[in-house]
Amino acid sequence: MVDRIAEIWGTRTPYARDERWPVRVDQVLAEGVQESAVDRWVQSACVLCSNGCGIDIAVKDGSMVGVRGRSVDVVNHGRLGPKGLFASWQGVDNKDRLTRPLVREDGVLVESDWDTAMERIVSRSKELLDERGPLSHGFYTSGQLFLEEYYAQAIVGKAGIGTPHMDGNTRLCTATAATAMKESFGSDGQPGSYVDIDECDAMFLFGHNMAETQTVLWMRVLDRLAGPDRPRLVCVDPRSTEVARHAEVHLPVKPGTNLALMHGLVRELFRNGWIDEDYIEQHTVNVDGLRAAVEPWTPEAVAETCGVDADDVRRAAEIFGTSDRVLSTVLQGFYQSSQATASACAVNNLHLLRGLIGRPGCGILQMNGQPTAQNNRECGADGDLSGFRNWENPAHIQELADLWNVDPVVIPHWAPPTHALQIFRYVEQGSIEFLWISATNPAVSMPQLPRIREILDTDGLFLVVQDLYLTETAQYADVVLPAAAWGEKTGTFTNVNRTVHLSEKAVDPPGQARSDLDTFLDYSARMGFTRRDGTPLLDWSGPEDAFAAWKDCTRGRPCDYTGLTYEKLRGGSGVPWPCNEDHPDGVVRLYRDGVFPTDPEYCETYGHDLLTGATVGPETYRANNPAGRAIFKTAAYHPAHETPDDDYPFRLTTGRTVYHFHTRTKTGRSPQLDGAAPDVWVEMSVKDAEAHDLGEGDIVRVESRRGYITAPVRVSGIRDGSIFAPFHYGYWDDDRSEDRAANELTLTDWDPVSKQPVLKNAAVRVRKVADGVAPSPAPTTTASRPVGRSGRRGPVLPTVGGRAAQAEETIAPVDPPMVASQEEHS
Ligand SMILES: Nc1nc2c(c(=O)[nH]1)N[C@H]1C(S)=C(S)[C@@H](COP(=O)(O)OP(=O)(O)OC[C@H]3O[C@@H](n4cnc5c(=O)[nH]c(N)nc54)[C@H](O)[C@@H]3O)O[C@H]1N2
Ligand SMILES: Nc1nc2c(c(=O)[nH]1)N[C@H]1C(S)=C(S)[C@@H](COP(=O)(O)OP(=O)(O)OC[C@H]3O[C@@H](n4cnc5c(=O)[nH]c(N)nc54)[C@H](O)[C@@H]3O)O[C@H]1N2
Ligand code: SF4
Ligand SMILES: [Mo]
Repeated sequence: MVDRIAEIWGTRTPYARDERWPVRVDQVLAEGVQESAVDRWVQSACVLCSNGCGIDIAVKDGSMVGVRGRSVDVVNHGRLGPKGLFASWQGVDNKDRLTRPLVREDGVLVESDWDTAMERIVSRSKELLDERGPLSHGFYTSGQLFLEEYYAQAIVGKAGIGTPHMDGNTRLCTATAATAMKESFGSDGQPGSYVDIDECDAMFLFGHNMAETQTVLWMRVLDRLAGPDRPRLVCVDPRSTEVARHAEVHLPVKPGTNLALMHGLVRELFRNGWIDEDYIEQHTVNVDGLRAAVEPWTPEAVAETCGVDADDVRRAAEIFGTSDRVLSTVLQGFYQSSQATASACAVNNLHLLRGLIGRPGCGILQMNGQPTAQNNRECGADGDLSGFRNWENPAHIQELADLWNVDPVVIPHWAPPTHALQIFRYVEQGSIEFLWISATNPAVSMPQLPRIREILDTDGLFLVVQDLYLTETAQYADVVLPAAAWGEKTGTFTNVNRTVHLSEKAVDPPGQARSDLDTFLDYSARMGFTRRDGTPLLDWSGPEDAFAAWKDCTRGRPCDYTGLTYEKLRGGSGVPWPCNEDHPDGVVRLYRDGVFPTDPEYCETYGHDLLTGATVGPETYRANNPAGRAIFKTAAYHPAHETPDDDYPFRLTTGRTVYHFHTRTKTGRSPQLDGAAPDVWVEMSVKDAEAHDLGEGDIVRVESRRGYITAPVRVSGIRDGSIFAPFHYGYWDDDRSEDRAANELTLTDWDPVSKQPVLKNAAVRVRKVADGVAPSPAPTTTASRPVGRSGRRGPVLPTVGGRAAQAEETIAPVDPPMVASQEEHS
C-alpha cells in the first residue's frame, strides 16, 4: 500500500530502451469495502485528463466504490494517477449532484421536470429561429463529453439549426494542437505515440508540466529515467517543475517568449548541419522561408529576449540535433502563450528538419488536455468540420450534406466557424440571444472574469446550462439540465495518441439526470428537425447508433473509425485510429511513409499566415503545391501584447496543480485531493519576495488592469519577475464572491490562427495586505514546492494523504500489453 497523495507517481518499475513498460496495477476501494465484496468491475477509461488511462470501475449495491487500472491497456499498463484513483468515482458519486431540471421563476431557480424545462428551451429556440434566424443561437460545449454526444450536437447545430456559432472549451485547451498539425501536416491527427517514450534517446517538453498533468505518462518517463540507457531530457518552462528538476537542460523562458527560443533552436540546427537534406527535399516545402525567418536569432539574441542562458540554448539544440531519436511534447505553456500556433509549428519544424517523424522513438505529441478534446475536434462541435473536413472545400460540404441528407446550403460554410471568445462577444453585443453551455464552467475558466460574469448576466439572453452540479455558471442560467456523468452512461472517447476507448455504464444516474446524448436527441426531436426526405434528422436510439453513424462519417478520412465496434473495444485494450480494413488493429504512429495529408482535395485546411491569421485560400495553397509533403510554417517573433511596465511590473502566468482538475467540480469533492490543495496561493521567487518584504504565507493582493485576487504567497522556484497562480479556485465552495480565481486577472486576447486565448501571460502588480498566520496551502510535492523548509510563520508541512490515500500497487509478473511497433522490434 502506498500513500498516493504523498507518492504521486508510486513505485518505480525501471526498464531499458526498446523494452516494454512493465505492468503495475493500481487500485483503490472505498474505506471498509473488501475486494471480495465488489459485485462487478465495469470497463471504462479515465476522464480526468487526455492521457486516457484504461480503468475498471468497482460497483457494489448499485454504487461506484472504487477503481483499478487495466493491465491490458496499451496506455497505462495498469497504472492510475491521483485524480484517476480518487476523483474519478468520488467526484461523481455525490450527494450534491443535480437530480432534477431547474427553471428560473421570478428570478430564482426552482426544481422542475424535463417536459417543462425542455418546452421552455424549445419554445424560446423556435421563437428566435422564426424571428431572428440561426445566428441568434450559440453553443458552448466541452472537451469532456463522449464522442457520440459531440456528433449529435454537431449535427443539430450544423444541419438542424445551421449556426456557425458552436465551439468548445477545447478552444481554451487544444485548439493550437489541432491548428499546428493542420498547418504543418494538412490535418489534425497525432503523429506520435506513447510508445515513443519507450524507444527515444531524448525528450523535449515544451511548456508541458507532464509530471502533474499527465501523471501516468510521467511514470513512464520516470521508469525510463530509472533504467539503464536513460533518455536525455530538456524542459522549457518558467517554473521549477518536477520535469525541470529531472531535466539535463532547463530553459526557464520568460512567459510569452517561446517563439524567440524556437527560432534559436531551429537556427542552430541549420547552422550546425543537423538537418536531413534528403528528407527535406522529398517530404517538405518552404524550407527557405524558414531558414530566412530564424537567421537573426543567435543564441545570444534568444538569451536576451527569453531571459535564459545562451549556452543552455546551444546545449538544448545539440541534444535535439545529435540524438538518434527525439520525442517532443507540447502543451499549454506554448498553446496558451503568445504566438501559440507559430511556436507549436516550430516544434513540428524541428522534427521535419531532421526527418524525425513516423519512426520509432521520434514522436511529436501535440498534446491534448481534456480527456475527450480529440473527439470534439473530430466530430466538429468545436469549430471544426465533422471528420476533419475542410470548410473551404465545397466537395467536403457536399459529403456531409449527403451523409446527413440535408441541403448543403444549410451547413454554414460561408465564413470560418465562430470561436468561443467571439461567441461571448456576440452575446455581449446582443446578437446571440440563446446560449447553450454544456459540460464547461466559463464563469471560472474563461479569461477576464469580471467581463464574463456580465456577459452571462446579459438582459435578454436565454441561457441553458447542462452540468452535473450547480456551478458558478449554472447560477446564471434560465434553465439548468442535470446530466448523467462518466460511469452513468455508455460511449467512446479518444486520447492524445488517438487511442479509442469504450466506457460502459456502471451505475444509474441520480434522480432524473440523463445523458447529454439523450438531451440533444430530445431537443432535436422536439424541434422537429428533419432530413430532406422528411424523416427525423436524428433517429438514433442510443450511443451505439450514434457510433455507427460516426463511422460512416469517418470513412476515408484520416480519423477512420470504420474498423471499430463497441464489441471490438470490449475486454481488451483501447485501439488507436485509423482503424479500418487495411489496419484492423489500428496504427501506432502516422506518416511512416513520409506522405502527409496535404493534398488540396484531402487536407483539412488551406492554412493561414501565422503572424496575422489571414487565410491562405485555395489558389495560393494549390500554387505552393504541397501534394503530400509537409509544410514549414513560421512567423516573425513579436513581444506579447501585454508586457510588464512600471505600473504592472510582474508577468503573471497560470496553470494547474496535480491534485485538482480545472474548476474542481470533481476533485474538490474528493477528500484526499481537496485536502492536499484546499485553497488558492500565488508563487513568487525568493528574490522578488525579498524585494517586496514578503515571506511564505503572507497575504497579497495581485492586481491586473482587469481585476484582482487575494492569496497567500508561496516562495517557490519560479523565475524572477514571474508570478504563478493556479486557476482552479472559483467560488462554489468559498464564501468569497470574486477574489480568488486566477482569471479575474487574465486578459481577452488570442492567438491569431488557433484563436486560443492567451491565459499564460498578463502584467500584474503585487502588494501585501496582511502578515501571514501560517504557510500557504500550496502542495510541497510539485512545482509549488517551497524553496526553504520553513516560512516566517512556522514550518511548511509536507503534503501527505495519510490512511485515506492508501492505494494498492501490484507490480505484476504478467506480460505487458504489446503494440504493433514493439512487435517489429522483438
Ligand atoms: N492535475 C491536473 N491535470 C490535468 C488538468 C488539470 O486541471 N489538473 N487538466 C488537463 C487539461 S484540460 C490540460 S489542457 C492539461 C494542461 O497541462 P499543462 O500544459 O502541462 O499544464 P499547465 O499548468 O496549464 O501549463 C504547463 C506549464 O506551462 C508553464 N508556462 C507558463 N507560461 C509559459 C510560457 O510562456 N512558456 C512556457 N514554455 N511555459 C509556460 C507553466 O509554468 C506550467 O508549468 O492538463 C490536463 N491534466
Ligand atoms: N487562467 C487559466 N484559465 C484556464 C486554463 C489555464 O491554464 N489558465 N486552462 C484552460 C483549459 S486548458 C481548460 S480545458 C478549461 C477547463 O475549464 P472548464 O471546462 O470550465 O472546467 P471544468 O471544471 O472541467 O468544467 C467542466 C464542467 O463539466 C461538468 N461535467 C463533467 N462531466 C460532465 C458530463 O458528462 N456532462 C455534463 N453536462 N457536464 C459534465 C463538470 O461538473 C464541470 O462543471 O479551462 C481553461 N481556463
Ligand atoms: S493520468 Fe489522466 S487519465 Fe490517467 S489516471 Fe491520471 S487523470 Fe486519469
Ligand atoms: Mo485543457
